[in-house]
Amino acid sequence: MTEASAHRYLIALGSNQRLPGVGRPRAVLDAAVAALAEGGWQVEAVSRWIESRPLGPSLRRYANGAALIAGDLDPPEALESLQAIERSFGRERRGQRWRSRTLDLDIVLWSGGAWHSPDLAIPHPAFRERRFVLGPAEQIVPQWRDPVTRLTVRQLSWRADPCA
Ligand code: A4P
Ligand code: MG
Repeated sequence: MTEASAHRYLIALGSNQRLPGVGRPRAVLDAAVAALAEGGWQVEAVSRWIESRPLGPSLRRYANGAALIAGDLDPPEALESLQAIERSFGRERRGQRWRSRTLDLDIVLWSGGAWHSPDLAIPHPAFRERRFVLGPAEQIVPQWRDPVTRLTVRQLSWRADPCA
């Protein structure tokens, strides 16, 4: 029997660009889940992928989803692990914020509660307004609680603007 992992993270996945050799955004998200597992994470749950209208300047529609992952990395190390996966998917951080991207992996919630450092904010500051995060998240962790508002993911999802 394996030891219980120290940390669990709710991850938001997004892609709005094809990746040569992998395919369209939905295939990129499938491949990202495989990469998380190969990177040593236990993938405990994965939502269905949804298609969403882009928020921000990008014109291409997104594939979005959520995954619950467990492991022993603390939040800064977890962010590094996710950014290494983004890089391996050809993500470039140069240029405009919110530009089209092959893969975005954001930490939305953490089993340990809140984290604030210059490079990392958990909960993700914008997740409460984003249907494309809350809809998939509600499928896999409806009872997880936002440590700031004390509302569950399901309650946040119900209250989010249906157009956001
Ligand atoms: N960072 C701080 N907190 C976190 C966190 N909880 N998780 C820092 C991940 N990263 C976090 O992120 C910029 C920096 O945020 C990181 O270096 C990290 O230190 P980034 O991924 O490099 O840049 P970004 O994604 O362009 O910026 P940002 O502000 O994270 O944008 P969002 O919030 O990720 O939004 N429309 C639809 N329909 N679907 C989408 O998925 N995504 C975005 C990007 C815009 N519009 C979208 C979607
Ligand atoms: Mg991001």
